[in-house]
Amino acid sequence: MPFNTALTRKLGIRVPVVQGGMQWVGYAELASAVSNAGGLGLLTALTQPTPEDLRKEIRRCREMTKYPFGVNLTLLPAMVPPDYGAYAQVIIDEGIKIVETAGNNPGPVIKQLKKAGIIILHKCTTIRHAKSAVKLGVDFLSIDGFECAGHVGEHDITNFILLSRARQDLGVPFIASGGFADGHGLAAALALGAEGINMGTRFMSTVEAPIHQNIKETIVKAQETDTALVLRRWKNTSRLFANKVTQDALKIEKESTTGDFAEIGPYVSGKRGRQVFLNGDPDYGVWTAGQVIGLIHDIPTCEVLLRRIEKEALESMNRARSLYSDAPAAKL
Ligand code: FMN
Repeated sequence: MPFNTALTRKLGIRVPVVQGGMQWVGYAELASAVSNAGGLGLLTALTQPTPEDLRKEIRRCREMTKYPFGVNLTLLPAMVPPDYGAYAQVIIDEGIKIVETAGNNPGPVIKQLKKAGIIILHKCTTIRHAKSAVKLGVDFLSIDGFECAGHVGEHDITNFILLSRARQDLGVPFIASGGFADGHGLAAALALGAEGINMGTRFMSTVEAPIHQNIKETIVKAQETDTALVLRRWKNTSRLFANKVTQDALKIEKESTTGDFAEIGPYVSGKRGRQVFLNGDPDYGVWTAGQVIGLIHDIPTCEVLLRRIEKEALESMNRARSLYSDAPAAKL
């Protein structure tokens, strides 16, 4: 029997696994592969320089899969913010049915998308922000624990606590994000009350992820201790792969007497980070990875990965059941 959760039912997917938005990774190649494999693939809107480029990418993705896929729209603080309203309008005009929102002040964009009947998965790292999103009418929360890649928030609460808080308090279905790579994790998330999982780092190390092979192999070799938290001093904490540039940035953050962001800015520049994925040099700039990097040991296709996750989750759930009663095990 296939999975039957609020997420699989509402999104029309087979496996309750979402591929989270990933800057410079979330292109049509990956999103379509995840959707073709039975999960939900997401294009990352801001990897496209303009809303019109996003329109082209959505059309390209549609040619690569007949299954549902969505778009991630990340609202980041910026001196000159992108025209989020225009990106959202393209998403609506192109008939996208599912959007992952993340970041600051999502109210206006969520309102715009909800008005068009779009299903919203809102990703956040605190229960307080999750409750605000519930008031905005989101359909699912994506609860991003401290283990996660990227913006971890400032409270350092891991998923063991966050997911149970979500179950106790939210009253809206949620998925678990941060620290997931396999079906055992999926079973654990379901046990804690989630309707599925969201994965970022694990999908970077797949055949279809459009990043350099060296970076995928760097992920396979890495340990769970190979990430570091940067920018806490500016309350914008990010979990990054702990390469040389990240270590240098951290040193400046700790030792700077002025606390002037300009000192660290060049080290954490997204431009150099993007080059890492293109030129394959893991030390060329900073890039994001979660603690789950220690659980990733191969580079499968998305199809192989999701089939394996399904099988492992079932094994895990059957094991849990066998520990309590002699009820017959479920089969794939
Ligand atoms: N999340 C966003 O909402 N917007 C982004 O632009 C974004 N970029 C990311 C880039 C990379 C390379 C990675 C690994 C993650 C990024 N994330 C972004 C976070 C993921 O969507 C997801 O929440 C996170 O990876 C979950 O943690 P995990 O890596 O342990 O699975």
